[in-house]
Amino acid sequence: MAAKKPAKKSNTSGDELKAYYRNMLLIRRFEEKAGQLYGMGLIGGFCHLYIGQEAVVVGLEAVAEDGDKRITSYRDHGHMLACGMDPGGVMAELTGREGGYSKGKGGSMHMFSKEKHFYGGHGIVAAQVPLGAGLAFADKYRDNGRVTFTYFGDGAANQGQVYETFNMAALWDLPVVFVIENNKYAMGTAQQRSTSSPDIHTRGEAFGIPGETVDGMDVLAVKEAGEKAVAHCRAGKGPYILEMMTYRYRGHSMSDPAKYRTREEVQKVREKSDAIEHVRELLIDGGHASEDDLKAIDKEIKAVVNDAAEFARTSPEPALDELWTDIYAEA
Ligand SMILES: Cc1ncc(C[n+]2csc(CCOP(=O)(O)OP(=O)(O)O)c2C)c(N)n1
Ligand SMILES: [Mg+2]
Repeated sequence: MAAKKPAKKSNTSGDELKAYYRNMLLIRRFEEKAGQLYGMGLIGGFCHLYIGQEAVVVGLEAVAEDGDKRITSYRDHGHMLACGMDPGGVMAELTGREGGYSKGKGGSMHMFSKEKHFYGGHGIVAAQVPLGAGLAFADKYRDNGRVTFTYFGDGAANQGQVYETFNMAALWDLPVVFVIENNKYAMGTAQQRSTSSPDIHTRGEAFGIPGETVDGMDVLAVKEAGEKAVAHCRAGKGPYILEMMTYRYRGHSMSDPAKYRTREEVQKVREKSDAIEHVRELLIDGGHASEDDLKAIDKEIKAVVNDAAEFARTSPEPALDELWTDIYAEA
């Protein structure tokens, strides 16, 4: 068995740590449940799980303020839950039901919440990157102090439109944090097989965009880096790049048997660097929570996820005439 990474000492309060624990656990249990419903045939189409990467979005949401925006790829359920979207509404969208965020017509990759400033959910690799800069452009124009978190993968970082976006974002000092979730794989291709220069956070140098690499399995490190990046954006200094070093435990999507890596590789990351285990240890070792306290949180999260699944199973399918709604925006 691999040696565990020792839990670093932290000055973070018990309440804050418990909130991270709760939020990361909600994502993990939600995704496990989505995997089960998929296996039962209740979810159709594509479904990309976020298990393993929870600390990235939870750490960054800890620094987001009201009105800040977020946009991401198809691996999007975690981002929705972390910004406060309703688990029942997300799960019901996965099962294609009326109670889903897109009335059951979008599915896993196509959900939005104007209220929570969540702009999707994008199935075209890197398509969300220029859109994220566009959101930031609108905020800059309105001079409202808001920041956009634009998430994309290590594979997406090789797309040309990312660099067109970097150019414009730097030229116009747009308040956008480019969050690269480097989970080491793009579908079945390991980063070293697809990427000539592995340090993706340096790719903004040609445009004058600062960037850094962050331990994306450590929610406190993510939060600290996020604070710095957001302060840079809010001060009007333009975009910032954070390369989050993370890992996905499951296959690319539910239909991927993940034969391109060994079980041992996954097991090693789980044992050495799991983000939820890390916070669990900080809570216990710091005397902020007992095993019973954590069990109570686990129970509470399980109930939330079970309720979401029940809603997703019982909400009706959309009526046929819904086929003709939400096609064009009303002027
Ligand atoms: C333009 C485009 N090319 C190819 C695909 C097929 N595709 C879907 S996901 C993916 C890999 C992206 O990997 P990464 O950006 O690392 O994100 P991750 O899935 O690891 O979160 C590819 C090639 C696509 N959806 N869009
Ligand atoms: Mg990837």
